[in-house]
Amino acid sequence: MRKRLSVLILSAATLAACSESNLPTEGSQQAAPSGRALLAELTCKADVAARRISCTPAAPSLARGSAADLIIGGQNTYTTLASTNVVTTGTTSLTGDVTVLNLTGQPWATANGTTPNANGVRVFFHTLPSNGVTVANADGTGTFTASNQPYFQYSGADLGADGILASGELSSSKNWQFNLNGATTFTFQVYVTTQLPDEGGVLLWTPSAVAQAGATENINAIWGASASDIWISGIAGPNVLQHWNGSSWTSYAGAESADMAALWGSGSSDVYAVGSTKTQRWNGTSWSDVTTSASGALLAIWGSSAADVYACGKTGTLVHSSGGAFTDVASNPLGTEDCAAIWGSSSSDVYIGETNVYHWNGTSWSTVSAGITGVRAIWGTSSSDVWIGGTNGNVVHWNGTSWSAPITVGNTDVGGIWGTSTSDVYLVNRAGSIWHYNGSTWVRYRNPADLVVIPSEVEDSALVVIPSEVEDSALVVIPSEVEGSALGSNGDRLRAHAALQPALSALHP
Ligand SMILES: [Ca+2]
Repeated sequence: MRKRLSVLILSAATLAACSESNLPTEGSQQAAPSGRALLAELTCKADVAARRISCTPAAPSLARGSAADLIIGGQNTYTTLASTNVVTTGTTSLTGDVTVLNLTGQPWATANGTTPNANGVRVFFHTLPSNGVTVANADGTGTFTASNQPYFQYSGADLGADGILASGELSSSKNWQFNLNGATTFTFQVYVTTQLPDEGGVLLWTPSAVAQAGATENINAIWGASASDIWISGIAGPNVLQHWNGSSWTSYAGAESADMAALWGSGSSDVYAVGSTKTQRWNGTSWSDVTTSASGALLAIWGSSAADVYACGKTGTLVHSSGGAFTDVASNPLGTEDCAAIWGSSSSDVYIGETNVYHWNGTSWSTVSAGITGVRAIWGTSSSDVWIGGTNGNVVHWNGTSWSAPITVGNTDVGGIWGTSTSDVYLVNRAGSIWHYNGSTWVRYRNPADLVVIPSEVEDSALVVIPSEVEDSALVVIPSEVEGSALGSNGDRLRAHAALQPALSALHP
């Protein structure tokens, strides 16, 4: 299934909607330049007398579940092309200054967030102007969806000193010139294409309105079984536990008297919440207390299955459940050290830590020389792909053989790490920043709180993030019903990728 993103071009004058949609046929999708994502498709109409160029999404929104191409977003979702100073010379020429605005969470014209792609952002003519009109000053022609398509290129200084169009950044304008050849109106279709660090990943983050837990919204943890079954936990109160069912949040006060610091489940009807004074379990219907020997506040929980669950926390607390009560781990290596994170790839490959990192190999615990202290988050995809994040943005990675030298991802404490694969990893920190690892480099996603424009009519923006200044993970990604976002839980992001990747492979055969 292809996925095309639609947007709108605003003219300086009034908007004139084009009712015609002109989707290319399946067979017309040909190679776009390698490593470039198609971000927008626009149908444009120029009215010479009115000195107006206006564009609308080229394709109408389709009902979800439609067998046809999935069109996501709406006006101004991923980009805005704006034209000003539209000038006509009789029926000889029409010119206008056009800018490109990046409304996505990712930087454009770069594969790694720092190195600019020389091709910048290209706006190419999928359908040439009608009525004999020609593009007079294209920057070049190329094969995008067909051969010999003229394009305007925004690159280098057009994108600022860095040659990259950052999230939220407006390009400088380029003067587009059309030879009218006597025409008084004409239409055309353009696409916006550029390189993204994570073409298969989240394009847009928008806040998700959870219930307020207090004067400030403290979200400590997130875990989900699916896109329509996600839990978050926070501070003590009537909203300490909240559930997303795919369309709305519901608060549960099952552990109202306690802050809940961490969540983990083996399935939708087996979810644990642990915190300052309580351990609770969701059985699919209600939350109830679970017996535990934990002497200190719990900060982290993880299990390899419903019958193998670890929780750890303050002053050396480490407990285990085989499906019932939590009891002390006899071989607890923590001493009196706090434990802020747990993750494992199996029952015989478990990491815990805070001051130090310890590893359980199924038989015994050992101290890990990972080169990091102040551990805040541990996550991986396998026994040979493990990330540990700590204070001050320090991050180390285990490749199965050795630990990498610490790198800095952001400059503040890591809050949480989660991903779907070795090349799709998200990190959030206590400043609310979101970072993404694409298999080779970490790139910061724009902080959603910084987004100036979040279209309200976005159809499936899904969403996402609750930056938290509190402990633990802070990433909340609520996938929309269809595709597009992420997640904090298992599987959902994979669905998002399944929807996106074929679209990209169609462009990058
Ligand atoms: Ca820039």
